[in-house]
Amino acid sequence: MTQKLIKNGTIVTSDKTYKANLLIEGEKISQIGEGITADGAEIIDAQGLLVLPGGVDPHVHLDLPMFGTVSSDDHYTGGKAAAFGGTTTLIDFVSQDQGSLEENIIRWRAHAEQKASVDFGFHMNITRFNGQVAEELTTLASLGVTSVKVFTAYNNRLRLPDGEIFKVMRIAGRHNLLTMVHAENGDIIDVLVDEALMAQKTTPIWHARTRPGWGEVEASLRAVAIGAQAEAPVYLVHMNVAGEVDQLAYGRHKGVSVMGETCPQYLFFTYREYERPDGAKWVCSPPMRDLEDQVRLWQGLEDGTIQVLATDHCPFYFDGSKPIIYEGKPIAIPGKELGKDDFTKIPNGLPGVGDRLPIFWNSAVNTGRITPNQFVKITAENPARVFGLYPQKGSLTVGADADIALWDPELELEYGVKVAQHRTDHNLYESTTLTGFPVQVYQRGNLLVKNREWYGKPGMGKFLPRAAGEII
Ligand code: DUC
Ligand code: ZN
Ligand code: ZN
Repeated sequence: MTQKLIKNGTIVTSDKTYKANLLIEGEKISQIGEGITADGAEIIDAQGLLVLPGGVDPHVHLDLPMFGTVSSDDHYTGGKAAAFGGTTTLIDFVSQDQGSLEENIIRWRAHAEQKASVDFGFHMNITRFNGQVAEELTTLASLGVTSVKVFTAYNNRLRLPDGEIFKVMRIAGRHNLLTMVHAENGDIIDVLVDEALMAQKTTPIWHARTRPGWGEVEASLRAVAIGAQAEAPVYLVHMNVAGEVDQLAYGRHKGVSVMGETCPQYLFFTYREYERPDGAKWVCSPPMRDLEDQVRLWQGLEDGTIQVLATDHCPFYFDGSKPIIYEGKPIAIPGKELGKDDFTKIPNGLPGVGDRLPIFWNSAVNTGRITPNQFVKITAENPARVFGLYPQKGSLTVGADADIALWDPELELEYGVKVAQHRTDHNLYESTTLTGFPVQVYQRGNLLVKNREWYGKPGMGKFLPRAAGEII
């Protein structure tokens, strides 16, 4: 079995920072301790570097069809971008298309497995409900899919009525599944969108104006309350409004098993981005909000009300009529230009999977807002715990997968589309100087990235059957 010894690094876990060597045997961490040696092992000198568990991003949309195009990162390119940013585990969503839940999972797994460059798991979207789906939900955990996502918006497409959400949650609660909720008010959005289009209000700012934050405050409380009545755990995805954090705190205070995530875009941008000539880049659902929302989201991350920083990575080109050169080949994928005359036709989503760790380190750790240990907790350990991957993922412990990011806290780079490796033509943090980047990234002991060079391959990433998650 091949051995790799990471020497002289500083190990960072969710509760400790200490100098130690770390031995990898095959795909696993086999020893951690001071003065460990191993004859014949490949030596990796981590002097001056931090040794972090590879990041876990539990919210990505790879190869997602939308508005006549598809999100521009697939399971290969998205995994590669993730790894460049220090993330080695992704959880993607299975759409509920034709056939049973199991058939959908098998189909999407086969599709992803050919390409995946990092390890991945799945959540199952439940967008159609009946007696048969109710039955199928009871066996989902046996397929390694231990979370479902429901929507209170996207009427006539993805949304379930509250009664069905209640039924899904009740079954989920009884069968070791976590219900994730996309919480917006679909009815009110539809009224506002119709009115905006009638009045020929078609620019990107209307995307935000037709999806008011109050709809999320109300829908997130509804999700918490349905979870309480169903006696089932709930996870609020992509929280972006201060009032949502308040609802989450209220639910937790009341003893409801409710948890949640936010995403970097909501910590750094506001609705004012939509007023820019390239405002379409920020069109995603839910949209960017206000400065006071950012303040509450930061507070929620700092005090543990929000457990996870995910991304909702779902990139589209800004101008998909022009190819970019990706791995030496020109690639053009229709993108945001599809909605140049109508904000409702702009594919919803933005890149982020590779940005998450460097952006958050730079703004949260370098400023002293959160500690390196909290950083590990929010970006790796907590998502692994909540989604049933801990301690295999998100942890530097003996027996865990050797998913490791060697992090140089001093490395400074001007960030942007050329440094980030997303397969798209823009980056939301273009020309921002960041300090702190991964310089080597390993998945199950295999080198993926070293000094900004790629060593991964399609198919190296494995499907992760997940256990029931923890409520934290
Ligand atoms: N929101 C987006 O912006 N894109 C993908 C899915 C979602 O909920
Ligand atoms: Zn969503
Ligand atoms: Zn999403």
